[in-house]
Amino acid sequence: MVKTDEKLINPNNQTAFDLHSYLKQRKNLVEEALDNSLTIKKPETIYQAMRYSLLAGGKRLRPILCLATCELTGGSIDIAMPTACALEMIHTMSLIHDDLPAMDNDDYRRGQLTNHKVYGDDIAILAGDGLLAYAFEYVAANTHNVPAERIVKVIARLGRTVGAEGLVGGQVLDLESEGKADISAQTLSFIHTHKTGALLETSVVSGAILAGASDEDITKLSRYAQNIGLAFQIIDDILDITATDEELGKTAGKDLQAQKATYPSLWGIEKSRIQAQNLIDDAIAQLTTYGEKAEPLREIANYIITRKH
Ligand code: GRG
Repeated sequence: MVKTDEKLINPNNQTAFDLHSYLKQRKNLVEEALDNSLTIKKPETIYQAMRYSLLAGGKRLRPILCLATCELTGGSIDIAMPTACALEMIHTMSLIHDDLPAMDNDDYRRGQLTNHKVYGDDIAILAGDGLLAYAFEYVAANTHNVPAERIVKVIARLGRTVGAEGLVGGQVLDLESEGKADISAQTLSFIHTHKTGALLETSVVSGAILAGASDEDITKLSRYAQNIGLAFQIIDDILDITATDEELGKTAGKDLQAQKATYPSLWGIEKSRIQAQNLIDDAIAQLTTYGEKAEPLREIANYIITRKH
């Protein structure tokens, strides 16, 4: 049973909610669970390659969101942790494949060399495939004390999020749009709701599904997630222009170099920031009925717009 510090998650205690401590504590829990989720077996190379990227840090935003909504809607960290780990496995595999020469061709990710730069393209592809398959196995085999139909719902949702209706579809349109100067706001929105938004939404919603949340809760949390997902991408586009390689842990300025349509290229930086703020305001408005219990989700939404990496 995972023990959490009540003060971090219950702002009714005298101590004000401290997002920094909350994220640090949750990140530590997730790191430990991820480390335990994947041990090295034979053939060692593939396990090493999978662990190289899975344990390379990152904000762990998707698992943290999943744990937070599960708790918000009456569940526990324990029942959501296998799904939280699976979300990070899926996210990590998408980064490995995104960085390949056939896609974005990046040398650095999360402050270290990309998977294919260390293990070669062939092993990097397989490490991504291995993580993707393992994510589904991990949820199915390790989620306990949750009715089977909720687990099946989560697994189905993960599948939809990964495939052509989610990450894969968004990535394809992104590749097809490269170098085209006349991308519409609708196309850009399709790319990002699929490439980035879908997995963030599934992270939020899967925690609630595992906890047995009502349809009404799921509708509100989905809208919260869609808003933070789009705001996250707008800020990502802005950071690609304004942040340094060191701050990002990857090469900055790649969008401009690849002549990618981005929100700042469509609207300019200032309007993009305003749009992101409007989305965050709408996301936070979805949480009104939960009162102070939703403080983690509220503060995560605010963090998304102020983040520097
Ligand atoms: C899923 C089968 C399958 C294939 C992958 C390559 C691909 C298809 C999709 C690309 C998905 C992608 C890389 C989207 C970008 C998402 C994004 C904004 C990543 C950065 O997320 P952060 O900032 O990163 O949360 P950290 O490192 O903190 O986890």
